[in-house]
Amino acid sequence: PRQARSKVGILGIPFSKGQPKGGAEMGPEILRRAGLVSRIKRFDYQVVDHGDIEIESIPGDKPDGNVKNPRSVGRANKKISDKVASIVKSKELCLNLGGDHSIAIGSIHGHCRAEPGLVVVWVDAHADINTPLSSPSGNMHGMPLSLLVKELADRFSPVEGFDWCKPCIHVRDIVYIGLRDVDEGERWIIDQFGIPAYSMQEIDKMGIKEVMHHALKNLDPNGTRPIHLSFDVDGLDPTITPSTGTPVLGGLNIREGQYIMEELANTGRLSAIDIVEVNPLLGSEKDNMVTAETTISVIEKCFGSKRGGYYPASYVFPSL
Ligand code: HAR
Ligand code: MN
Ligand code: MN
Ligand code: MN
Repeated sequence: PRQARSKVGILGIPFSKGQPKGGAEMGPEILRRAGLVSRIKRFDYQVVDHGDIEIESIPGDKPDGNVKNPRSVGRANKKISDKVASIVKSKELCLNLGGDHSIAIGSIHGHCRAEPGLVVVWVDAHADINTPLSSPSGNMHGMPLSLLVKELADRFSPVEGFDWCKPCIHVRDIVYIGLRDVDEGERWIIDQFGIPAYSMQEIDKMGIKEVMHHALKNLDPNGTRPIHLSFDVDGLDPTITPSTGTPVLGGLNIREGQYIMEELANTGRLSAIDIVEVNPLLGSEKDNMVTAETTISVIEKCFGSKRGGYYPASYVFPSL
């Protein structure tokens, strides 16, 4: 079986042009300030902080049909893809701090270049698989998966700024957890292609333990493929992650969030993680603290933090 990665590469992605609200570009800063890096250093990982990616602004970025800021989103994601590909190739578990969810275009694309057989676990209130034609908003953070899956390529024209981006996954390489705000076109895609989708209703019905068991089995019955986790903090309930752009009532509670991450860590197959949609401009000081603390307490479970306690491999028990 594949060896779990022993290094973590942290990449800040201060990008928010995939949606209209300012502030999502401050996600990396707020998570770093709340102590994310030192929290991860407590575990058996060597931590490499790659800093923040530099985002170029593209003036006069006119919509391409329905799609807003296409060239800005395209340019940023080309850069993200290159950087993520190089981090994953150097055998680090790549932790991407967004930014809005449009950054998953580049992060999954880059991850695919290093690990072509990957599968995607998408934890989110939203399905983010609208095509440029089905999107009700034109915001690219609601579309990342449609640009990455082969089966949808013939359903829309190439988007300005994305000539570099060829689809690299199949619809059946995706599993959803936490859905509760899905557009008509998105539901059609899920049904049409049989994407395994565990909405909040399935979580209520089955419990998170059964959901994770079936989700992982469904995605990769042999349990051998690398995992890309794309974690939108709005998948969690807005009472515990209030500082986010599109909160939806009735989300995952803290223990379901932690359990998802523990089970993913247990596979030993995580090779890249996105943490997206933290927006400190949409919450009070208190909201931002709650959001950052919740997010970090969930992320650290990906790195072996155990609720039942933990000691590093180097631990020596104090004796006489
Ligand atoms: N589905 C809606 C759209 O396409 C809203 C989805 C975007 N919200 C997110 N993404 N935070 O998960 O515009
Ligand atoms: Mn999302
Ligand atoms: Mn969302
Ligand atoms: Mn069962």
